[in-house]
Amino acid sequence: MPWRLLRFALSQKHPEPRMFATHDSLKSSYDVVIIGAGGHGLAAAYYLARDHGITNVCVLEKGYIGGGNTGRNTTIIRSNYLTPEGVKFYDESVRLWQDLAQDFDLNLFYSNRGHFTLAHTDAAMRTSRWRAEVNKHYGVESEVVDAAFVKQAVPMIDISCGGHAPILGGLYHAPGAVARHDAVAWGYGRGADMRGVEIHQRTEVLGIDVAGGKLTGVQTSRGRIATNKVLCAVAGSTPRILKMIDVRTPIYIHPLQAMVSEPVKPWLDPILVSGSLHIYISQSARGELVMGASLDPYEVHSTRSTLDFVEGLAAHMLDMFPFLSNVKVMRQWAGMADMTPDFAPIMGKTPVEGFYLDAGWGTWGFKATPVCGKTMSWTVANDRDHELITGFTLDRFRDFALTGEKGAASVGH
Ligand code: FAD
Ligand code: PYC
Repeated sequence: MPWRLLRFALSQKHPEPRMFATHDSLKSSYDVVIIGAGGHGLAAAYYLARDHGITNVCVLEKGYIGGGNTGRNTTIIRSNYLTPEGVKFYDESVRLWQDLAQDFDLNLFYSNRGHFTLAHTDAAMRTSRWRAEVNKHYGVESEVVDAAFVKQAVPMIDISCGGHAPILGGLYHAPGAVARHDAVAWGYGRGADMRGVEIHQRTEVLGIDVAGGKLTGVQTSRGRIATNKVLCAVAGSTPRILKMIDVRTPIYIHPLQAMVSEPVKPWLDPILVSGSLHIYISQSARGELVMGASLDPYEVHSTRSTLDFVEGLAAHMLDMFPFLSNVKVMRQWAGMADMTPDFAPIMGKTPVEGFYLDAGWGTWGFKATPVCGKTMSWTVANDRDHELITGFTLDRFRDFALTGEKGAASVGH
């Protein structure tokens, strides 16, 4: 038995440092309160402390760190979006991902795989060309490829998809990557904690106090906190929090499900997405096939899984990879995706002074965790929307100036 493990087992004091301090009580006030200890809330806390010197901050989490969509997603990282605002934003995130493990001194299992958006129709090929041109214009590596290129990268694929929907080609995005989602939350949490931020798990926000249009405090399951600044990063719970301050958004909640197979020998390097078959797949470092499909087609605030999802996903996956028919599904789960009509997030200031929103991340927010932390901490510190998020503010719905990212969303149509 390794000595470190034995020493830990024999000690009554557990000498190994925990990742975060636990705090017996809340302070009566903080400079900034962050609601939600997912990747986004923790990243904002980390950069508030590290880049802006604001450390009198608490992060309130009703469950446990990373227990929301951060710990439920399929970890795809890419910047092959459709709008100039989107491409620039996600490209900055991909750049930030490169240094993150070093910053945290923690292995995030970041793995550059390459990302294919497969096209089975002429219309999908046209969207691939459109995305490739926008991407290249902003310096992002994306190219249109033919079916032979796909077959070479994934020799096990049935390019004809059983004759149902032959693959014509698609968009190839070399920077596409995956990373370990839990470690991202832990890295940001530990980094924030080390700089003086308090993380309070099992602490639910139940109400928000506003006086004369300004934020004054937060009511929690462990008492009231006075504060003039709140950042709300609660993904699928956004409508519930916004109801407390009477702010309306067009966010609607749909479950998004995923599943993994038993581990099998490595055979799939890149990440594959098929918009037409509504499925995607990658292979994890452990050999598991990580698979997902479109949103459940109805609004419901729940994280239950369904047999219908497994059957539909498996049937389409077998069109592409018939040899998987005997591979077992190990587990399935769901998250509550906070969808917007234009498939872009809602970020920045709100009509309530001191209340900042980071939401509408639907099915696409994991990859944006670093850039959201950076831009939202800047926005909170300066009380002004960061220039990278001006295409994502809530006003766009009032002004009919949408940032249409539906064609780049992978899933969710
Ligand atoms: P979360 O991680 O959900 O954190 C919000 C936290 O707020 C939760 O922990 C919750 O408990 C807490 N909270 C809620 N209400 C309260 C309250 N009242 N008081 C205190 N705390 C509260 N994105 C990608 O980029 N790539 C992908 O491949 C991808 N795949 C996905 C697959 C699935 C199945 C799902 C569900 C999502 C996927 N996403 C993907 C989207 C991504 O997971 C999310 O957009 C992202 O994780 C959102 O992070 P967050 O920190 O904003 O929210
Ligand atoms: O944003 O790339 C993505 C994605 C894939 C699956 C879910 N989200």
